[in-house]
Parts: sequence; structure tokens; C-alpha cells
Amino acid sequence: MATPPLIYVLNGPNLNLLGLREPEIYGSDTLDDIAERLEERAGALGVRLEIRQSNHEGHLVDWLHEARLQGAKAVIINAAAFTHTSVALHDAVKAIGLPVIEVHLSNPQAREPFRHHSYIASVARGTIAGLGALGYELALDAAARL
Ligand code: CA2
Repeated sequence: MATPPLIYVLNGPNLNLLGLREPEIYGSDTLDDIAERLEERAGALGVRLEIRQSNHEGHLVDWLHEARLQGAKAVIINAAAFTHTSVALHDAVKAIGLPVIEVHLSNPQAREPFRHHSYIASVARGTIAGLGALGYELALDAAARL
């Protein structure tokens, strides 16, 4: 039987604190809770997931490259604060040539002005923001259909 398509789910800095701090902004689910629901949904969709989190920009760049080398079909990324700062992530997303879906738990457009610009958005296939943890599941549904 053919191996199910692979999708990378990458999470940036401080997202390891999800559910532990600032639930009024980011919700009460931990990253493990989100990962568990994504794995469940992935099973139903017939795809495999590689779910990672790092507080280091270079790890996220390396994992974007790895996604391409591993033959991933799509990447879902919440680059967290690096969304607003990282030309390196912009370049990596552009370079790998895979459909990349940008996800944010909160709606950065409704927050401080420094969150209004995303270096990822212009090279992403699409962005889902402001829907909390549900955004990851919607992104997975979309990724599986791309
Ligand atoms: O809304 C999102 O998903 C963000 O990507 C989250 C980032 C923020 O810098 C972006 O502007 C929008 C912050 C992630 C930090 O996560 C925390 C979780 C719990 C407690 C503290 C931070």
C-alpha cells in the first residue's frame, strides 16, 4: 500500500507555553492538546504528520528544508513572533516550493501594529488567523486537499 502523504506542522517561539499563560489571548489548549487533535484528524484524512516546535529561528528554517527533502506535500506553520521579523523564514518558505499555510491562534491584525506585517503571508498559499486552535484543524483539512 502507498505511504500516506506527509504534512509538516511547525510552531515557533513560546508556543510551548500554550495553555499555561495568557489563555485569554491564546486559549487554554496546550500544544500537546492541539497535536493530539491534529493526529486524530490526520488519521481520518489519511495523511501523516510531523509536528515540531522550536524557540530558535534556524531550527524552523532547517525544518522547512527538511520538509521538502522528506517529500512533504504541504507545511502548516505558526511562526509566532518570527512571523513579524524573519526574512530568513520568508526566504525558506519561498525556496522550498511547497504549499505553506500560515496559522495564527489570535488575529494579529486586531492587535498591536507591530503584529500587522507578516513576512510569511506573501509567500504562503493562505493564512488562517483568529480562530484559536481550530485554525490548525482547518489548515490541515485545507492542506490535505491541496
Ligand atoms: O496568534 C498567534 O498564533 C501568534 O503567532 C502567536 C505569537 C505572536 O507573537 C504572534 O503575533 C501571533 C506568540 C506566541 C506566544 O505564545 C504564548 C503562549 C502562551 C503564553 C505566552 C505566549
